[in-house]
Amino acid sequence: MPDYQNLLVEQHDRVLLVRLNRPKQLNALNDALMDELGAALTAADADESIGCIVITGSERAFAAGADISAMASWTYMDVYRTDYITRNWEALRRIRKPVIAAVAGYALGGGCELAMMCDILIAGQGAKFGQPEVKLGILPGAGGTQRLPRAVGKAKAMDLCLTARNMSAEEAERAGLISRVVPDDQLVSEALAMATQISGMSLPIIMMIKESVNRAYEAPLSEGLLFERRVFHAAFATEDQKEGMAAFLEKRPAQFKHQ
Ligand code: CO8
Repeated sequence: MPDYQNLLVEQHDRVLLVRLNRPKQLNALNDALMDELGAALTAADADESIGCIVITGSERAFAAGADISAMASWTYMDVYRTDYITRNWEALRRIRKPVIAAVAGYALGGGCELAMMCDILIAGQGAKFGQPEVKLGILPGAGGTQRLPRAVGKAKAMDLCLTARNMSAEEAERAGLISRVVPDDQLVSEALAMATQISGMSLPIIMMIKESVNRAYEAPLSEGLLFERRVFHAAFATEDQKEGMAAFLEKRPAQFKHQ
């Protein structure tokens, strides 16, 4: 593994576990951390030994937002010319393998936005989600005003973005932002178990499912259905489809070759 300064990275079988690691700053997201995260995820996406990625933080914070001390003196020209806001966040959107956010503690501002860029969010009971940017005189800048309403609906997204209040894990699950709430001390083990289950499936099929579900957000229903139909046809070109169906008929576990 490369020697990261702001991440701790471990591989468990076919799962890459990435821990954001700026504990003194509650994992505030600066350019150095986001560059490393983009590099780690891009490398994992190209690595055939990895089938699923988990991003987590510390017990206290997934990430308390973009680094306010870095942003405080930015001018319009700084952010416009260098594209600070999205330059190194775009790498995450290009990851084709599934990415799970395992959230304990604070996921605020850019931390909540980073979690929302992942495919599945699970949280410890004590997790807190929020978009408190309005208190700083800015607005969410990495997808908060766009992904949050898609996940929880307009009313709750407006409530969170306009009042800056935090949402508990329980409320986040009820609202559809996250898929599971687990005891805090079991968060990473539950995320790894989920990722291990996913990484045991056929990787090309998993990638097709991710791509198809994402279409539901980005295309009208008719286009999404057409896309799904075409990708469904493509599944029959994989060896794993033959193996999966043969295994069912022979009443044995499938042994996918990820091709
Ligand atoms: N940036 C920089 N440092 C931070 C951040 C942050 N977002 N959050 C916490 N820290 C630092 C604190 O300054 C403190 O440092 P120090 O010990 O040197 O004083 C340390 O982390 C611990 O924090 P606290 O003492 O405040 O801990 P508390 O337990 O009292 O409070 C909170 C925890 C509630 C999370 C509190 O730290 C807080 O409110 N943090 C800021 C939350 C916030 O406003 N987040 C939004 C930031 S703006 C944003 O994310 C915009 C995203 C747009 C995309 C950007 C792309 C680049």
